[in-house]
Amino acid sequence: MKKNSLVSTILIIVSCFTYASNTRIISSINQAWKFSKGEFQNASQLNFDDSKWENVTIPHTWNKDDALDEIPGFYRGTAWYRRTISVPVEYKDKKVFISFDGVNQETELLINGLSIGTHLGGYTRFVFDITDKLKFGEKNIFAVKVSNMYNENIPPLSADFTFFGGIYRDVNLIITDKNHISTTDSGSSGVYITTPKVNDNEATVEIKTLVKNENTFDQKLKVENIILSPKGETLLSKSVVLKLKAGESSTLLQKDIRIENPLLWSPDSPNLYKVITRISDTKTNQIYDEVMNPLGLRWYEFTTDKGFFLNGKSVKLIGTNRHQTYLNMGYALPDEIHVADIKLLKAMGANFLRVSHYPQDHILMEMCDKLGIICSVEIPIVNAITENEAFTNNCLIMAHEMVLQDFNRPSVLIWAYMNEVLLRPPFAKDSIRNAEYFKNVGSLAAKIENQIRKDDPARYTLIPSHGNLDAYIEAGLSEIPKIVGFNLYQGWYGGVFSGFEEYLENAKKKIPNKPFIITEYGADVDPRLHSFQPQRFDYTQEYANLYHEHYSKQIMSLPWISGANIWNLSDFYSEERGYAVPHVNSKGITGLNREKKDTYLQYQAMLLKKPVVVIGGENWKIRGGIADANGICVQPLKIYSNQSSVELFANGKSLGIQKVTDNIANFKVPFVDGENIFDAVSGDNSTIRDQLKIDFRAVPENLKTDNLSFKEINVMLGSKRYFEDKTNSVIWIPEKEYSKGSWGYIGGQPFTTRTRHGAQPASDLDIIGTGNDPVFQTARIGIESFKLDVSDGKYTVYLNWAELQTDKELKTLAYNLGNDVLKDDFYKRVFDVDINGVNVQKNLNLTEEYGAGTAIIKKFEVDVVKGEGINIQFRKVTGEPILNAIRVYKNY
Ligand code: GCB
Ligand code: CA
Repeated sequence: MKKNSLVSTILIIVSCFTYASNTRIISSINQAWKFSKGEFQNASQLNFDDSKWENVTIPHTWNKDDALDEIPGFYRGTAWYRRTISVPVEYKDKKVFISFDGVNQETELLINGLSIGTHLGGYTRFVFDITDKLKFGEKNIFAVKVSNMYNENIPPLSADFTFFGGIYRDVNLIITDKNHISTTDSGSSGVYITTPKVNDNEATVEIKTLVKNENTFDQKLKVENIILSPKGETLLSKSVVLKLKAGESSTLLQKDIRIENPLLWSPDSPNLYKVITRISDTKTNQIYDEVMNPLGLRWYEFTTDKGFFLNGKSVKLIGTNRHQTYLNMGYALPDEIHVADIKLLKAMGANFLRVSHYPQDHILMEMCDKLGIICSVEIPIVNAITENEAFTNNCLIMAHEMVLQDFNRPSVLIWAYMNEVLLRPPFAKDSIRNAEYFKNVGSLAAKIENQIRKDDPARYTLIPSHGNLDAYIEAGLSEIPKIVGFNLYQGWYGGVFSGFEEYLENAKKKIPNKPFIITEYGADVDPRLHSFQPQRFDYTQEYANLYHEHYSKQIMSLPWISGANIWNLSDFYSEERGYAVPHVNSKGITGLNREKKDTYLQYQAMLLKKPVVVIGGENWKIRGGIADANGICVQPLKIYSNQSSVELFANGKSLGIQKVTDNIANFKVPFVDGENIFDAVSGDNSTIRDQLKIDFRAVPENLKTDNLSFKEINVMLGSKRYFEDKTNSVIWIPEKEYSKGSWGYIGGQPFTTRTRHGAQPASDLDIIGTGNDPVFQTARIGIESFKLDVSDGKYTVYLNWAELQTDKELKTLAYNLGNDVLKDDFYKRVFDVDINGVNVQKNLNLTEEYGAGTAIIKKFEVDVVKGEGINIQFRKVTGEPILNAIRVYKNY
């Protein structure tokens, strides 16, 4: 299979070549690579035996699995890729380049045993001229040595995202004539377009082209810029004749290109002109090379007190951040996912994207140009810097590459750098050394700022800061960029929601002369978790809903906030994280698989101009709760809408009409056991509607008298949360205290985790042996018993445990090599368990027998006779007994 694809790739290259010999060929070489982790001496030699190596296709990452598994750490080291490429003999009069769109993070290319070049940094394109290194008409061995090892000279040093290693974006061969537009100017297109003047009546365009004559003779070339209208018609063409000596390169600037009555580019009308830059022979007219770039005509301004203006009109910029990960893929995404992500953003009504925390795939950026999403792009300096020349130079190179590579994009208005750079200073607070470090951060910022302004004087610059306002002011970081950015999490990592606007008012006073952008805000959501008493750090959808309802209202109402980026468009991988979904930061408004959370729906109702009625919790399909004697359980349901009112029907019966306030209509809904069909209908236009089917599992309150028959019950102890186990089609419900005739716990306290962010309602441990971590992450400590007054019959009782108290060091180092050792000094508790008076567990010691943070499910069969019900007792031997969750299932 792999062999065949290798052959066909070669055939394609050959046939393309003979078919279109006039202009350049860009063709991917993503298939048929051999891959192995580790260091190898002769891996670049033709006769090296790679038969045992893995067959891989690019985009590829070697951390797809180990960054998601239950073993802390992931491989950060060296790996090799190899393949042969037969280069047609016809290429020998051509130029051949290889381009890498993204390799994380250090790369060395070797061809036929010779080192061709190296590149540092995981997020920008790089291109090597390989013409002289190839054997034409023969097989060439391409070997790529890649490392994602921690390197103090390469940003990011640490960050809240997984640094997946590998060649994770396309690799292309570029074949051009010896007369060509430069392919090697820091990965750019070789053409730089600016629009010094744009207004409603006219636009002026300037185009700079880097042209090379790599022949052994002089050349007279025609360099032509053809501008196509958004409809694709040729609008104008300007050409210049350029004389180039053998081997000479030249930069050509074409000024004063005028476009009358321009069709302006904006999120609502992303009119795209195109510029074809072509070089040809003045005598024969033979076209040697051609490059196409987008051209958007727009003018813009970020103001300090009135927000952002595009083409003279005030526009609030609302959107998200974005990381380049997807469920089970790491960084290795196909083009289609990048494309789909921008469609997803646009479909929410957004007009803004912070391309965080690093430059991303060009196909994503193209989508922003095409769909009208305004972007800020940044280089990945995160949390901290290294105070040395190598780090500084690498930052400057990255900034230069970023600016040149996305230079022509109408969507990009902002260049950013240094995300929360004062978050993890390596020196003691208030020490002299720390003050010096802050100064060095400031001077690095000034260097990057100068370099970006030199490369691109027209655009804005931005530094996103974290909550420690004064530190940024002190280090000069609020003064250096043209815009200041704030990543704010009041009401998540600490404090309350209103801390958000208080912080901003204060910041505005202290930094009165800069435009403001909220570069991040968000709250984690595991969409399987829900609560009607939401709490900070409970990971429920409902808590994040409250958070976003508050923040979005403030953002919209403060005129001096130019824009805001939700953290994040989607959940993303962050290996060191624990909590509900280990190794994942779940602040996305969609999941790792882009399933929409309620927060996405809320913004959709807020931002879209077309009518919206959508029932919240569209992915919470299995619900449950305690029903009254009539078998009814009343729970809230939110409808998101931009209509004035909404009517809701449950199984065909109207539940009345509710006014929509701040894009939400709140209903109290009587759920019945089994299927519940809800229809929400706009009060303004009955064709605008939404339907949601929910399978409701009603649990009787009174097990003796209620009509509902008992089927099963799943209770999470110490918890106010509901958990939908989608895999097993089970709904877990919050605990309650036992009362006669009913069910519940007796005795004990809910477990809480004490963290530097305050007490939290659940553990942050990655629970080993389960994907249903939240079922095990809460517990009742010191529980005496759990009773159910069920009728006679045969039952299975499942007792779920995980020891949540441990002093083991869970935090892995950002630069570990995947071999962290866990300390095992565990919390001691020993207890007995009796069911209906029979001792079923003696001296249960969870830590000793299984290790802390391990999911343990013990199943017991219980025959209930003579109306005795089920009584599970926990008897202390040492320490306090615990129970994390209980499932009771009626066999018959
Ligand atoms: C931040 C960081 C971002 C994190 C985010 C979070 O401020 O800039 O990289 O992922 O907070 O979720 O904590
Ligand atoms: Ca791992």
